[in-house]
Amino acid sequence: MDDPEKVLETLLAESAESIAFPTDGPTRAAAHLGAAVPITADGHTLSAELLHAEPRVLMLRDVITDDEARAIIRLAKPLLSASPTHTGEGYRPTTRSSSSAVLLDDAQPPLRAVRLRLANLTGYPEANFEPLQLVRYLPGQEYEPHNDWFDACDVREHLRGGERRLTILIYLNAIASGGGGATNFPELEVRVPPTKRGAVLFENYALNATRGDGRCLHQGEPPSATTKFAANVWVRARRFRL
Ligand SMILES: O=C(O)CCC(=O)C(=O)O
Repeated sequence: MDDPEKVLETLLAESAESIAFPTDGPTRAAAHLGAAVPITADGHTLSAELLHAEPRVLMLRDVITDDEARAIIRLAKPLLSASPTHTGEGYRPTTRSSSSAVLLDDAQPPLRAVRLRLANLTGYPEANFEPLQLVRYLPGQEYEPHNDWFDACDVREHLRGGERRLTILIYLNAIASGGGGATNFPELEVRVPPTKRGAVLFENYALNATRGDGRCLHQGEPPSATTKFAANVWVRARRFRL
């Protein structure tokens, strides 16, 4: 067993590390906004559209391949159980009727490829990424408005990697127009329809802020007829520990 004092020492040293925001962060995507020029991240071509400037919300296209999306759904399906909800300053007690699965084996080829691609795109090291978390909504299931960030004084989360700086929600399947299932940001008046192979990326913290941005409140609206599959990638301020 690890020496508890050594573990504490390491945790404190990590917490004291610079938590500067990557200045060319999500951000890297933003630099290419609106241009027809695709972003090349780790050999993969994708593009970005700015949906909201402050806080920044980006729509990414072609962030994942069809094969990767299928493989992620296949890996997650046997692990699905009722999605958890949390309470706290950032979270709000909220209804969540979907199912979720945490894909712990980051080394699996499709997970690794996607994580590395997003690390390359966002400027955050892959080590700061939580494991991919698949969410499945059967028709009529939903996740009511909530925030993804934690209480500023949540010691456990602080020691596990700190703030969830970014949320990237990858849409793994298509939902026909008018079929619901959008990610809605009521405070920002932005609604993102699930686009196959696309993703919504948003910054939960303003530059150098240590408190989450309440304007990032968002909800997963219920799909009306099609099952929706999406994968959450949360990017922490520091190295993530399970
Ligand atoms: O499904 C969505 O559009 C939103 C998902 C979400 O907010 C979450 O899983 O935290």
